[in-house]
This record gives sequence, structure tokens and C-alpha cells, in this order.
Amino acid sequence: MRSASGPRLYCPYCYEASAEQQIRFRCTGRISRDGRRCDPEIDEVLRSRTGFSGALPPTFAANGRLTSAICPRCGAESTTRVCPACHSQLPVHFGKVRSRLIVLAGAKESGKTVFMTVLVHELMHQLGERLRAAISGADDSTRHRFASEYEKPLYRESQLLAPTTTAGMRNRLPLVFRFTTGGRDGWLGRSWPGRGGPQHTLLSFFDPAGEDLRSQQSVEQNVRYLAAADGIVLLLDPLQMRGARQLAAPGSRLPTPGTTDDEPATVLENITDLVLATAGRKPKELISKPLAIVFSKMDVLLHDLPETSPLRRPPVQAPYLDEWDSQEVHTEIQRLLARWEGSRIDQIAQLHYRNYRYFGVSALGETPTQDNRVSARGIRPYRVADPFLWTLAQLGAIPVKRG
Ligand SMILES: Nc1nc2c(ncn2[C@@H]2O[C@H](COP(=O)(O)OP(=O)(O)OP(=O)(O)O)[C@@H](O)[C@H]2O)c(=O)[nH]1
Ligand SMILES: [Mg+2]
Ligand SMILES: [Zn+2]
Ligand SMILES: [Zn+2]
Repeated sequence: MRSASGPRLYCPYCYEASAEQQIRFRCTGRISRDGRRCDPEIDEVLRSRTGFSGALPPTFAANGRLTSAICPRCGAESTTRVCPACHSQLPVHFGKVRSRLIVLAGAKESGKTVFMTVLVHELMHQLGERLRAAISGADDSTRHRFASEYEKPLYRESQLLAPTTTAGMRNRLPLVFRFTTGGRDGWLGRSWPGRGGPQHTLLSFFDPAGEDLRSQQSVEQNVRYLAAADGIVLLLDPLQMRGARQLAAPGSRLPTPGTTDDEPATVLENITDLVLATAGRKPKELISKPLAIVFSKMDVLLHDLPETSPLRRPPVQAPYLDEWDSQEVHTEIQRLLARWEGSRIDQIAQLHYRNYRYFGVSALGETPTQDNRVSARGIRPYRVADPFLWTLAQLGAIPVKRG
């Protein structure tokens, strides 16, 4: 979307739109050359939007297109740019490189937090190597929160994470990562797409509390997040589908049976209503935003699939999206939906979305123990990157191999 004031930029923390010029700066709080200094104070905007109540030097308006500005109060130069809506510090490349906001959605206990943690962990390790990409937290808070609240409990303490709650405001901020591909060798040994040097993409992952989808109060926030999202990754729990639940491998840990609100078809319907509620849409128009419909916890259902199922062959290990493999998995899930008593899901998807695809993943690779800990064999993710690669490919951020 372009206006007279330039392209709209979406803040990766609050998902509000603004023009680049409107970006504010935060004073460094250091003594300026002529001896003046701005004292730290509580930033009410930041506090109300993010819950952060520490004292910080003040923010000021200046030309946000520039990378530095002079504080009008103390005369010191600052390079710290902040979002005009929430006052969060913006990542270094913000506005200069593409940001892609990927919103995770799904009902309570569908596996969103575990999926996101395993995906980012994989991107930081094996998967990053395979993609010749590097991922790192774009700000101190993301780095700290990801390591201490997500990675450590799951990987070091083998604990499955507590349900994400609406209560802790801070937990509700998206995690923002810088995803860098290319570099000196380019993508696949050649620079891609047609340009040399590294390509940075800012990725913002919003991990909502499943309980949100039900509370009226957070609907407005969800609508904003979905409106700004470049891609939506919707996690659905097959174990909340009657037909699939009875096929689960014996000994699998089953989620508490939900109400009809937790049924994947209802969840897809609710999300679709929210996307339809976002502004600027003509009625009857198909939704063009890419939607990855991801069935989580596939480890408990793999045993039920024929040997020849694409979900049983070793996944492709390539630094691009393999369109053929992705299509085969899509068709296989479509077939399974009938078996799982979920044909309604495909009807809703076909009716509303121009660009959607099914995925089957397992973040853990195995059912957790009855007391909900990671199995002694450790975390062995299965196809967790597929929805991410597909979404990035739809946004033109990574190459696609066809045929
Ligand atoms: N079998 C299996 N179970 C999983 C997997 N991932 C998650 N689970 C189970 O699902 C539960 C919920 O996972 P979470 O990632 O916390 O779910 P969530 O969607 O973030 O839930 P809320 O935060 O309440 O919205 C876990 O405690 C596990 O018991 C998986 O890959 N395989
Ligand atoms: Mg969660
Ligand atoms: Zn100042
Ligand atoms: Zn913001």
C-alpha cells in the first residue's frame, strides 16, 4: 500500500502501520557536547503498549527516514529509532529491508508455542545451515526471552511449556528475528534473487494465547495482527478431531477433549471471520494472504498412514521450497481430512482463500510422556520448516523448485 507519504510500514512489535517519516527517535541520555542531558523517565506509551515500566530517555519526533537525529532537548545525536505507535525500539534495518510479519494462530493447546520454539531453534542450528541462512533475535528482549522462556525450558529442562496466557503483557509481544540469506556465497552458490550480498528479512512471530481467540476483548488486537500479517500459519490439532483422535497410536498423550470451539473447523471459521473483518476488503473477494494450514502432532498419526504416503518418506533436505513435495503432502492431507471427519475444513478453505496449503508437522517427533515432558530420546522435529518455507516462498523471499 502506498500513499503520498511513502509506503506504510508495520511495526514488528505492535503491528500498527505508519509512514517511514513518522518514525521517532529515543534520546541516548548521554551528556551532549554542550553539557546538557536528558533524564530517564517512564515512557507512558511504551508502558501501556508493552508493559515495560522502566525509566528511559525521552523520545522525540524527527525525520524518521534518516538513521540519526539531534535531540531537541539536549542536543545529543541519537541513532535509536522507535515506533511512533508503541515506542518500541525498531531493529537496525527497519524500513530499509523487507519485514515479513508471520502470525501464528490456533486454538489452545494446538502446539503453537512448541512449534515456534522448535522452528526457531532449528533455524539457529541444522536448518539454518541447510538453508545457508542465519537467524538471530533482532532486539535484546527477543534474544533474552527466546533463550530463557522458550528454548531453555524445552531443550534443557525437557519441560513442555505452560499455556501461553493473556495475563502477562510482556509475553504477548511478538518475537522479532533477523533472517539473513545469501551472504558472500549467495543462495545456492549464486546470489538470489538477482542481487549480490546478504538479504535481510525481519521476521515477527506473534505467538498468541489460544484462549484469546475466544475472548471478545482481544479480538480487536487479533484483527490488527491479522490485517498486518504477510502470512498466516494456522496450527490445528488433529487430536481435537473425532475421526483422528480414535486413530492415535496407543500410549499417545491426548489433549483434554475440547468443546466445539476447539474443533479445527470452528477455529478456521473464526480466523476467517477475523481476516474478513480486516479493513479494505471487498465483500465476496477471496482472501489472497497466504494461509498455511498446519496439522500439528503428526507423530501420533503417522503409523496409520500407508507406506507410500508422502508423509512417511524422508522430507526433502534442500535450501528451497520443493513445490512437488509440498503439493503431494497437501493432497495427502486433503485425503486424510475425510478420514478424520474434517471435510468441512477443506470446504471453508476453498470458499475463502486464494492461496492456502496443508501441512503435517511434528515439533517433538514423538508423543510427550504422560506427565508432559519431552521423551528421553529428545526432540526430533519432523517437517517443521515446511510451512515457514512455503510462506516465505509465497512472499518471494526464497526460491521455489518446480516439477
Ligand atoms: N504428540 C505431540 N504433542 C505435542 C507436540 N507439540 C505439542 N504437543 C502437546 O501439546 C501441548 C500444547 O502445546 P503448546 O505449544 O503449549 O500449545 P499452544 O498452542 O501454545 O497452547 P496455548 O499457549 O494454550 O494457546 C504440549 O504441552 C504437548 O503436550 C508434538 O509435536 N507432538
Ligand atoms: Mg502457547
Ligand atoms: Zn536528549
Ligand atoms: Zn509499534
